Amino acid sequence: MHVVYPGSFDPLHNGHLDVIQRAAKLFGRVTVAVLENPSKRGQWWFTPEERVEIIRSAVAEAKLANVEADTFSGLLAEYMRVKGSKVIVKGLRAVSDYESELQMAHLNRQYGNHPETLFIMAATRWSFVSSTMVKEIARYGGDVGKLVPPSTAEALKIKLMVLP
Ligand code: COD
Repeated sequence: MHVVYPGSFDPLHNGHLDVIQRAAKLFGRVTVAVLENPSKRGQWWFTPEERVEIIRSAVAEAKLANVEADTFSGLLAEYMRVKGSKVIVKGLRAVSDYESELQMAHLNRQYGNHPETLFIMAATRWSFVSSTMVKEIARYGGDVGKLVPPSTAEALKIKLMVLP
């Protein structure tokens, strides 16, 4: 079965990678789909192409042959229709994620090819990690090496040199 794991991935962290690894064991093909739509929460740090590159490097390092990375814009359900996949995979960290994820799952099912959403519970080890926190820690000089794969750590180092 072909499933799609969508997200902002700005940038990929170990919680995301854990979901990717677990999905790759359960399903025949996993597409990690990076959102291109403008961010509501301000500027992205990484361009969609940079985010895809980070994911591809991490996936190659983890030797996940059935995982690919792509970008999408517009509605996720429409992207699902075009890709011919009926299953969205999401990660759930805490009860706080549930409300918005429930709303998105119901709405996605009204559009495109009416995709179902399957949730993978975050590993307790990574359940507190978010891209926003990773960027904040990196911004203030903290070591993010424990929270992200090497491709993200390297990309953050380069990005911090050019950020105002
Ligand atoms: N452990 C496990 N899972 C995690 C962790 C963690 N530590 N952190 C995040 N996750 C999960 C998230 O729950 C999510 O499932 C996925 O990983 C990606 O997370 P983010 O933060 O990179 O991405 P989001 O949540 O901002 O992505 C939102 C979407 C891009 C999926 C959503 O905005 C979308 O589908 N947009 C397209 C437009 C659209 O169709 N809108 C209508 C939807 S109803």
